[in-house]
Formats: sequence, C-alpha cells, structure tokens
Amino acid sequence: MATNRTFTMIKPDAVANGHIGAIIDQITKAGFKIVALKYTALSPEKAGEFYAVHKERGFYNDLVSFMSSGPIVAAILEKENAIEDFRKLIGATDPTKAEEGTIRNRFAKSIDANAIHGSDSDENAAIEGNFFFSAFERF
Ligand code: FUP
Repeated sequence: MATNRTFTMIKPDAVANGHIGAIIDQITKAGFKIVALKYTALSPEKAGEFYAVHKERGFYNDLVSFMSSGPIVAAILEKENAIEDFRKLIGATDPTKAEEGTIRNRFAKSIDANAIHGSDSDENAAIEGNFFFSAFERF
C-alpha cells in the first residue's frame, strides 16, 4: 500500500549555492507537506551506508565524497502519490535531461552533483526516512 510519503535531501552543491529556500519553496508550492526537516551533514561513513546499494558502481567513491563534502537538508514529505510526483518534480538524474522547470533543471549542474535526492519506492522512502529521523522528529 502506498504510504504517500517520500524522503529527500537537498545535496551539498545546492546548499553551498544558496538554493535551500528556493527548493523548499518549490516543494511546498507543489503540494508537499513537510513531515520532518533537518539541516545536517553526512560523514563519509554515513554517506557510504546511505548509498550502499551503489557500492559496486564506478561512481560510488566520488558519490560518497561529494555527499559528505558539506551540509545537506534532509526531509520527509507527504502528498498523495508522493514517490512518483516528487520524482517528476525533481526531474531526471542527469540535469541536462531534466525537464524545464524541474528542480534539477533549475539548480543542478551535473549528474554527480545533482542538487536533490528523491526516494524511488515506498520501501526505500521508509528506510531512508528512518536513517535520519526518530519518531519524535516527525509531525
Ligand atoms: P536518482 O534516483 O535520480 O537519485 O539516481 P540514482 O539512484 O541512479 O543515483 C544516485 C546518485 O548517484 C545520483 F543522484 C548521483 C549519482 N550518480 C552518479 O554520480 N553518476 C551516475 O552515472 C549515476 C548516478
């Protein structure tokens, strides 16, 4: 059953470039309710754990060092059809292929530093949300 929840991170590139406010504005205007929100950073160990599914990929080490290179914003979001609608809102992984007006089209410069993460399934949204947030941090 769909949970109507997804998990997102505003990645270090978008934070460093001053886009936190604009991205949260676009997310809330698209109808997502913020269930949990945190300004934090991933250590290399934690970033490696978060992206463990990509361990065998050539880009894994670069991904881990990029994701631990500066602060991030983590959030759990709620909306009907959240997973699919949020992935539409952020656009393709490669920002050169992301549709006009999507978050990656507006704020990302490259496939490796692509501004934002969005969960790809209900199951992963729950795992990723639990990675960052306790029950007391959700509203
Ligand atoms: P997405 O679901 O759109 O975040 O994309 P993936 O799960 O396929 O990839 C996760 C992250 O790995 C991307 F956000 C960036 C990084 N990545 C690369 O650096 N190079 C690639 O070719 C593919 C992904």
